[in-house]
Amino acid sequence: MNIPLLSPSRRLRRTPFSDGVEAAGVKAYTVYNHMLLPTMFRSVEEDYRHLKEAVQIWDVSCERQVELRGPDAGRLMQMLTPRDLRGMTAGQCYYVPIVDETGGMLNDPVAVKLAEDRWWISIADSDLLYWVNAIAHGWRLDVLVDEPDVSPLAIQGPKADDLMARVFGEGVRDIRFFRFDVMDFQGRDMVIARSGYSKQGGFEIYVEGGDIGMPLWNALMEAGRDLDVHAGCPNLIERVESGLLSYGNDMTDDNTPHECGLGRFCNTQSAIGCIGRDALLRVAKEGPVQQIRPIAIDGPPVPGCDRYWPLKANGKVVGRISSAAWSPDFDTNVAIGMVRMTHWDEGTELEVEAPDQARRAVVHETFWN
Ligand code: THG
Repeated sequence: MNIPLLSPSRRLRRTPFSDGVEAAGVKAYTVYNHMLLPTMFRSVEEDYRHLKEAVQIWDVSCERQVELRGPDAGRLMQMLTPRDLRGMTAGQCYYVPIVDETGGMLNDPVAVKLAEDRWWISIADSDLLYWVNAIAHGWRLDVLVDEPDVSPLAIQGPKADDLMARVFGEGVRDIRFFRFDVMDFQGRDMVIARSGYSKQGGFEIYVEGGDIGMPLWNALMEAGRDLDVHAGCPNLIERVESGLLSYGNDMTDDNTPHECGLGRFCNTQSAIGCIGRDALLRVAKEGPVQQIRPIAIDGPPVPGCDRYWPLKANGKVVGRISSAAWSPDFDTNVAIGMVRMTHWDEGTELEVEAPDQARRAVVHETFWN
């Protein structure tokens, strides 16, 4: 089949690591926050196997930061999310749904609390900067909002601790899940968090200043030679197995956090000031009428899911698949679907209209990890 190219242009932003990514043989890119995001190096299945066995360096620069700086930074942050931030201290990261006034999801970023008056919102693929800036101005808040020159580099896989210790020292091993520490690389401060878009463990380095990008990339590659370090990227198979949601694919502003299974990250009662609070208090009381579910799909490996695949029961549409992949480890197709409450119980058998053929699908209780 003919694979079209992505035409380079100034609008499609390169990253501080793009030269390294291309030298490592990137085979496919997607566009995320108007920036290049690698999606495949050797093959999606080879990348998957290697991610689960070794360690990879991921250029996730496209996880752009919205920085809040000033006396009202904390107040603004709480206006954006129904997650109660009062217990959050500097040095912590929180996965936070961001909602509009109707309770619709605008983004599902990681919030990084650098100090009481300084935050990074590490965003998924939507132009959140406009929303945040508009609220800051509309409410006349004393806060600066901008996108700084910060590019996350993720180190993921079971050998991530060993690799990171070689470059940053043994102290990195002590960083706890969703916490960060500031460590030195060639005289530069780097925020290093134990987090990342896989369930294989690892870190994210928030690289400040594009100029230090390639020196860091090269140092990690050299230090990890005997660990079989390789360039990698968020892996479709691993993320669907793990149930990590993809904004714009698995949910949009048409969905509430509760529909997305993110109710555990909402404390709508106590999130005083949250812009979608009233709307969410209503939907939280009623409960969602559809929700994201893990779905197993029978048959041979599914093609790529670049549109919703209808989920049917007795010929009637009761949901849709938004992400799917063949899982070598679980010997089935794994998928993320949105399913109506009448059909979301574990074990419910459905029919999915995949583009190649209709297949049997089964609703699962938990994801595959
Ligand atoms: N790291 C950083 N920025 C990001 C992502 C990231 N921005 C874009 C995108 N990923 C945002 N989406 C997610 C989705 C899931 C998680 C993080 C960001 C995640 N979830 C875990 C889970 O659901 O099990 C842990 C959540 C928790 O326990 O707090 O990690 O990956 N910097």
